[in-house]
Amino acid sequence: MITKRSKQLYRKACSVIPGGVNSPVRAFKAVGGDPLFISHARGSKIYDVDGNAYIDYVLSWGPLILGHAHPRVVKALKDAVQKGTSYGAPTELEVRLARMVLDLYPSMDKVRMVNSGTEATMSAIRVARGFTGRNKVIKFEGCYHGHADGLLVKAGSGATTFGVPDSPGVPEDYARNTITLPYNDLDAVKTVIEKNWKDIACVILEPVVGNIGCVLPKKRFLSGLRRLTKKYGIVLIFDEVMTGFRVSLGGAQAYYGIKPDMTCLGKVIGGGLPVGAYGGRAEIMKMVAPEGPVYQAGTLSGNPLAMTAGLITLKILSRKGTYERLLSKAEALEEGLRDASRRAGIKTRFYRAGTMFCTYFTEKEVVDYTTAKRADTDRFARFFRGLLERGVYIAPSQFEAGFISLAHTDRDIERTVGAAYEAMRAL
Ligand code: KE4
Repeated sequence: MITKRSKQLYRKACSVIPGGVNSPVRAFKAVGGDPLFISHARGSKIYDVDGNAYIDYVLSWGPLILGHAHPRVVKALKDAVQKGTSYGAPTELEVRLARMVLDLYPSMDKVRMVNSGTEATMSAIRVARGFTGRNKVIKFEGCYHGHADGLLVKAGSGATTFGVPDSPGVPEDYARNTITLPYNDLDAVKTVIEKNWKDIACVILEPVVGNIGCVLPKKRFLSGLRRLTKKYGIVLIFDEVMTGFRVSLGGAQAYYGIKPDMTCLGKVIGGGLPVGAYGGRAEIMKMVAPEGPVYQAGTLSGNPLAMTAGLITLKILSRKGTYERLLSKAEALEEGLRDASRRAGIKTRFYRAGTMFCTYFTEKEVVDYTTAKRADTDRFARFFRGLLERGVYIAPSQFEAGFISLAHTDRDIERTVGAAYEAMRAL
């Protein structure tokens, strides 16, 4: 396929933007070649600047659950923009979206809108520290919670009681407050909490890990975390920026029946515009300024356009029968991809949680960061290219989740499965 215009634009972009992109994973580094520049998108398709069309399973990394440029979202935004774009003052729209979110996430009594998932998790951790008066944070290897300093921390050596920076620019003493443990390893959590609970403010995790592909919680992992954190007065934060509205309408917490103390949301909640949110139990959220002493703010938080896109998206998504339709598409895709792998004779492991999924190029079970990293990334890169040449666009990394939308048709799924079979056979 011709990608001449993308290549020209990429060269230009590299002269004015670091790495030519505004977010690293978009640069195709993990799969080789230059990134495609997109000119527009509609429904389940995206179109690059050279006129190539692709069935899109990235959906802007999750948000476009209705598909691109949904007519009702476009119309609602057109009407909203006539009234201005942001006032820096309260509006009825943000009250309505907050109410809708609390109805779908009953573990939250109050919710604060911000502009990204990073802001949501960064703020939730500050509130948990303010609420408990403790400093340490437990996170899990492979879980990504945005790029706030204290979260760019990998497992320290030895007993993992102290993290080490995962990026230059993160001071050692920030990292020291973050304890990174293996996901799905409840014993490791128990040992560290029993030893350090007096210093631990919160445990934060992706209840299904979308940032190493799609890794499911082992039986009793989430309930074990809930029991341990409750026992020691530690705030349990579910980072549902990706799993929210994706694992189920009520997120992973509804699907697995676990009530966290705080929840972070993003992506789908903004329907494609910049929205993040964090919320939790009343006694915790009353710590948040101006009601309480923990400061957090944002110029464009809750702006009318983003609230409009979020409201109409959740309204359509909540309509009776819609989620079932979405899930049946995801099931059909899973069945087809598993079958394609069998027929092509390529050993893969496929995992799905609601409408997010991942095909790992490995024969062994994937349960955490270490086992995910065993996947054959070269083989994935060739698979990625093979799909692209056949008009299917998946995330340009083995360690990212795929997403489906209401706009994906049976024909799209059929074509995707056919392309996957051909691309796997070519491996
Ligand atoms: P943002 O700041 O990118 O809106 O959200 C950060 C974030 C927080 N928590 C979870 C579970 C997330 O998945 C994310 C962001 N996800 C990545 C995709 N793996 C966004 C894509 C990107 O970084 O460009």
